[in-house]
Amino acid sequence: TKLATVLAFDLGASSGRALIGELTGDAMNGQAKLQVTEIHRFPNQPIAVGGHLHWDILRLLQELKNAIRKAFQEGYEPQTFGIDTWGVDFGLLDANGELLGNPYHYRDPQTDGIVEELGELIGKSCLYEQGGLQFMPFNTINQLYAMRKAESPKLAAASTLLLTPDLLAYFLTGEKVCEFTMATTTQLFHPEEQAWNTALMERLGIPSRLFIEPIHPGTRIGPLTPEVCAELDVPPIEAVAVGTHDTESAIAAVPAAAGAPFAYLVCGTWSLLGTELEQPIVTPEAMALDFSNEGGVGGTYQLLKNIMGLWILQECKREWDEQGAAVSFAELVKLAENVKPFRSFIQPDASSFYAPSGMVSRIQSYCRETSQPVPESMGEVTRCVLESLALRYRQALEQMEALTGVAYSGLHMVGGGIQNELLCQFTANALGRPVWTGPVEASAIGNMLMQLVALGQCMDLQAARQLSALSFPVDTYASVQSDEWEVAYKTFAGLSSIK
Ligand code: ADP
Ligand code: LRH
Repeated sequence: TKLATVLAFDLGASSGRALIGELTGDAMNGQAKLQVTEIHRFPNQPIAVGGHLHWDILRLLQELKNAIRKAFQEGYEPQTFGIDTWGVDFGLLDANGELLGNPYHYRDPQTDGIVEELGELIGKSCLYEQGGLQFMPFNTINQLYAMRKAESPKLAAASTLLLTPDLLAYFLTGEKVCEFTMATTTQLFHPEEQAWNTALMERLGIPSRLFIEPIHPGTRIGPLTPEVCAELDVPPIEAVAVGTHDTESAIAAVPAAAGAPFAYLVCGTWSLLGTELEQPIVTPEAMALDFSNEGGVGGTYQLLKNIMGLWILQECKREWDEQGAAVSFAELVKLAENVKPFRSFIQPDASSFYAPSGMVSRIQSYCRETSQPVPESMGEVTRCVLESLALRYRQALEQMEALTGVAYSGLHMVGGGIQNELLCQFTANALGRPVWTGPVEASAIGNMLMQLVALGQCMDLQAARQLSALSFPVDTYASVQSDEWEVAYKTFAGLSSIK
């Protein structure tokens, strides 16, 4: 029997997708299962204009609308929908509730040098204790401070700040909310006080009037506006605030056993390696290792490391495609399988890999400058990136173990990146521990799970995770240990300090 139907929008930095989730119950054994069907997928391409990089937010809204229409046209009848997106970015609304300008993309160069500037102005320890986050250039605090410095008239005119998922929900429902997990990606939300850090905002000249009191995942937001319903010819289905930060939705879907600590890697454009905690760890040790404490679903805190991730390969692929190669990720993986292993490594988190464009030559320069063989072919470059990521995962996992005092028996990997089987195997080999993969669409599934919590179909995070484990298969990659990975790790660790 059908128990519920929900619609999830999951917007990543490289693509957006809409998926239908159908919860069915087995009358015989009382066990429920979630079945997921993708109904719409669209590219998410940033647009450069006037020296800035922006999201095409209205195009994304239009794709959401198209998907809602399509869901009903295909005969689904979702009761609710939820939106999750990448972290940190936002739109500003004026007093009439209209959007002020195009939201900036987190890779916009306006934040260059701001981390260092705020570190000097406020003090790194103070920022860490009061924000709990890794010092990433894109953190909302840096973006807002950059706008302040540029005397942005938009900032002066703004009445409300809505983070991206809240902004899209507002366009569809007319309700302005601020969802907690996204709020914690701003570095302006105090993890211990569980409140906006208005004192810090005032010191930085960031208007505190912009910020709304956060609500927790699982809260209902409101129905589609009558205008949207009329435009799409659909009933007024209701928006639910899910774990609107995609990373947190993905973590909610990790099929880990209840009651024991576990390590995960959310593997997409970014690689987020972490563990779930009840309380943040904002110690000097955590700051020295530059780990984030992000608010999660179900009142959890996620201690995690933000690693540059498959972004590096995405950018190489984009470049090769522009040169006419039209090569798929699967083909790149095949090429990488057939080249010599362990030739050269990069530190994926070196700042030179953050900005778009010219990625292949930046990888080559890095190898040249560190006196390693320079990868030339698509296979060589891909292999260099994948081996380096796997080694970086080992380093981050060991650092995390030093912070939590827990030895993790293996690593759960979820997200689009697990389709790269070579990366999963490399990771198991580099760690010397098993890797368990699945589900691929973890963010969308975690998004659905919180809608099911709101609908009363799931009790809590634990029950939600159990439903994920029952509904989606998990693959295991056993570690094929070799001395070569140990030697490679030593070489890699020697590169680590290079920024
Ligand atoms: P995001 O949500 O950040 O946009 P995804 O979770 O969709 O990212 O993951 C995108 C990444 O998954 C791509 O950068 C690519 O490296 C990897 N990927 C996607 N499809 C495949 C595939 N068929 N084979 C190997 N890797 C893939
Ligand atoms: C991953 C992610 C990550 C960071 C970045 C901006 O998609 O949400 O957690 O915050 O995007």
